[in-house]
Amino acid sequence: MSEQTMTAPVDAQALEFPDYIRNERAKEFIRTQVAICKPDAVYFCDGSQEEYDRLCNLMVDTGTFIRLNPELRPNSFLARSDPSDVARVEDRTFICSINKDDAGPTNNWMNPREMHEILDGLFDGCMRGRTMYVVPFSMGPLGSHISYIGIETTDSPYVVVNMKIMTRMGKAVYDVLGETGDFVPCVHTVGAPLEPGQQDVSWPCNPTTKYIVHFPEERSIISYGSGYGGNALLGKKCLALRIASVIGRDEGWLAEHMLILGVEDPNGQKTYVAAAFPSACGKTNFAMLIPPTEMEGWKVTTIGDDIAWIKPGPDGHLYAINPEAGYFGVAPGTSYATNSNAMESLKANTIFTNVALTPEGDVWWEGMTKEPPASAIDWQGKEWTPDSGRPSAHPNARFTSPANQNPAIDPEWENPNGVLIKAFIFGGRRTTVVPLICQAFNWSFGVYMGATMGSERTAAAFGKLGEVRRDPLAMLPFMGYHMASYFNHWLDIGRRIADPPRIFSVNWFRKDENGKFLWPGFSQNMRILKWIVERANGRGYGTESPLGYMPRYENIDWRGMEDFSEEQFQELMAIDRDMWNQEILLHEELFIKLHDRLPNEFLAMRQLLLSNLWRSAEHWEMGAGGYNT
Ligand code: SAT
Ligand code: MN
Repeated sequence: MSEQTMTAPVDAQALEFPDYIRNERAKEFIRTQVAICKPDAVYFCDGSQEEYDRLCNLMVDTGTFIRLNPELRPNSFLARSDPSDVARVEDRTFICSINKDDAGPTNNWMNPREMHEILDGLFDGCMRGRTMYVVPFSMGPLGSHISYIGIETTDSPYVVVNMKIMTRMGKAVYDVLGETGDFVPCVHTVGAPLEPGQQDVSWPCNPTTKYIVHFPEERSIISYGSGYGGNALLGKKCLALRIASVIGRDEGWLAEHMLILGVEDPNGQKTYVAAAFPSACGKTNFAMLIPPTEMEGWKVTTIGDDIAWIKPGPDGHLYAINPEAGYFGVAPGTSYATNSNAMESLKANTIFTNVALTPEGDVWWEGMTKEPPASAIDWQGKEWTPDSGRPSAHPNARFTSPANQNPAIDPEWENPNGVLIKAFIFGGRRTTVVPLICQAFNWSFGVYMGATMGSERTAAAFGKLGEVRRDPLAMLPFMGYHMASYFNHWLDIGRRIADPPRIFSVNWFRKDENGKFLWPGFSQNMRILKWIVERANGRGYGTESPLGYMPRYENIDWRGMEDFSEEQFQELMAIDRDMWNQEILLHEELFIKLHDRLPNEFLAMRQLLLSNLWRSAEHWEMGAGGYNT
């Protein structure tokens, strides 16, 4: 190591490029970064398996990776992050548009010139003693007209190998880029230069200073100080959501925090659905759902579990791709009981971060098996037993697995033209108020539904509405511009397409007065998904409620769940007028915050909603009456 750190920084002007890089703007970008960051070496990633294996071995040597038992977990590794670097840092995430109003009140903002000055200072020599890796990647299938190219410069080999799984990474990207193609420059450093002779640590990062910065007008990303997840794998939340949302606004398409799944009915008809849920609401589980055995012939396949890029096609329908190539999933809670497809996906060729290590050299996390191991090494490298009184895995511990290892992967998942979306689902985590399932009257009401969705942080006290965090379309941490302009963009898309997908709201998390979940969730969500797909295809029956269309008890397929009574269903579907009045006051809070760009339609829809709610109960009934007056 010390030999390497004794070398002088690379001379940017003398930098030799592989001949497959023919794009002058890319070369200029790389030269500039080399000149600023002053690495000891520059390495151009080609994306090969040989390169991946070599970097993994290098990290085993430096202590960043622990190789797991090849018999139990072939070609897989465990990384333990610095305890200060375990998740996205929302308060250090900035949208630096030229005009502050364009970032809107839900984003941190700084003048781009001032921000560049700060970052120029921090980046000067930030890679001393380290290697700069140049990572070319495509979000979306290579060459798809929906895809976008990024080039990330980073001093983290952990980032390189994760990007290899999460994106289409490698030298073929330069062929697509050609001489004049466009790309998003992504600059990343862990912000921990090494002095000559200084010993490196296993997870370098900057413990005090972190910046995750987006320049929407420049369409560029700069990230300093963190090596973890969305802070460092810049293709994911930074490019595919924050920057892409701006590109989508300008070009007339949607970059969404949505899973995409396919539902096959017993006749073999396939319907694709996209669904937005805030973090930690089971998106990956829903995307990989296995229907109850009694619902014979129904099948769910996965296109993506986190991000959807959705464009109007020439036929006026919306087509979606998953821009990613892997899953960066939350490990705790994932098991063969909750998500066997995820468990199969992470059987091999997987990078685990911040999970526990068993004595056999395998991984473990809370909820993975009923019986915990008798002992383990926890995510901080400390001895752990079930009596330790602390979790063995960090709650935000992750697995990075290739998407093609998912047994339920949809055959169309790499279709460069995307799949036709028939329905959107918006779901929050609400213990009260929001019914299990409701279909919006039309596109505009659906957008309103999505814009006003929210989540309770924890199992909040019954009826305490104040604990709800509004998370419009699950995009609060991922919006690249003004949230209310984004609502307008959604309304606008609806006006421009032929047959807008139907929009639904779901809530798997409603509880009774004793705090018990009213709905079993997981596989049983298939019953609701079936109704959604039927409705989206113009079939399926329901009734009109103040909020939208709802299934009656008899409109849901209960085969295999016959013990779930009509009364239980009514409790899940109940619309309480007083609670909804409070809920609308909370919508109002969001509207006031966003008032400068709020769509006029929203005020009209709020009034219509109030008016619907005040209709007397006798005039709409749902089976035994789900409408509590
Ligand atoms: O770390 S990521 O941003 O990729 C995942 C998440 O926090 O949603
Ligand atoms: Mn996510």
